[in-house]
Amino acid sequence: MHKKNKTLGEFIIENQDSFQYSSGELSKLINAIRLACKVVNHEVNKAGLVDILGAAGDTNIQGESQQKLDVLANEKFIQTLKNREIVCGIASEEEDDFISINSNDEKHQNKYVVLIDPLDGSSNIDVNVSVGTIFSIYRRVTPVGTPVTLDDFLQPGREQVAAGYIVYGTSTMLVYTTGYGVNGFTLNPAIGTFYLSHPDMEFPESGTIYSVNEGNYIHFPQGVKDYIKYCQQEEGDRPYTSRYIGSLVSDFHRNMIKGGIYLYPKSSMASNGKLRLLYECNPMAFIAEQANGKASNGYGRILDIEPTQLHQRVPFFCGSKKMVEKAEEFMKASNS
Ligand code: AHM
Ligand code: MG
Repeated sequence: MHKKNKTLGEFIIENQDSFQYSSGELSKLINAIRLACKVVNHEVNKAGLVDILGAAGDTNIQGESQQKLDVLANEKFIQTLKNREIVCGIASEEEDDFISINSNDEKHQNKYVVLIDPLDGSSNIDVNVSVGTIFSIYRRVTPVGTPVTLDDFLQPGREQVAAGYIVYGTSTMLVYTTGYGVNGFTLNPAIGTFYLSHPDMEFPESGTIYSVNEGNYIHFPQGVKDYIKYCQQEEGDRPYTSRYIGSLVSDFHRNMIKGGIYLYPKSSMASNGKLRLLYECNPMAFIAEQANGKASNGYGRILDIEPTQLHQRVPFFCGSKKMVEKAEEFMKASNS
């Protein structure tokens, strides 16, 4: 059991030896992400001032054009990781292709690649509702000193060495795992320091919250419709409560603390749903499993999917173990 109140910096140093490969490189990388988070947090918190400072597309007083927040977050993350020369490659939901960072230079021995969704929950950005950042870290599979290739990024989620998210909510929190449980840190904005506030986070085995965009109900597969009806039936601890922020990180975070399930199924409009396997589902699935939860595409484990494309989408059922298993039962029963 980790003790509360230590800083993220202290936590990273204390736990360095428990990493699978304890060269210190992963610790440095988590530190770089911590820094990038603070930079993005600063931008997110200024978002409401956009009307005063100039809207996206305008040119500001210095002659710089204003950018949309998700584009800005993307740039800040990539810039911070690039400047620290700590990874050999980055893939981002905001970029068409992956970025190689000095990976063909023999001097650069960096082993890790990072995949990020710099600002997730795009529909919430302009309306002052929580958004998040999601990151995922793998060891490259090609030799160091050679250029990174697509193979370094298209690894199944079970190969992740670390994953995490930042939720820009009523307070800013960074939650991450390196494969030894999940810990949450809250930012004290006055001094810019993250403190361990949520040690050893775990999903309750079951819960009473379901999170899904029910506006798409008629387009859902029969198994999902049946499961939603099950959630609404009056029996035992049901009907469940419906809570949907429309920001994966926030819905996930609440469900992990209170117990619940998040669903983004396939539909007759989108055959693989909406969420991206590499930038959204794999990292959240790794965190869920590390927190005693479960993540599925409706039929099987998310982390075992062999990716074929950087931006591929996948149906996503994630949360308290028993609830995800129940939803899978309905999928199977209806042959959806
Ligand atoms: P984004 O990457 O464009 O922000 O989309 C991902 C988001 C998730 O955070 C959220 O759960 C989902 O899209 C909401 O989608 P919808 O508005 O279709 O319910
Ligand atoms: Mg996203």
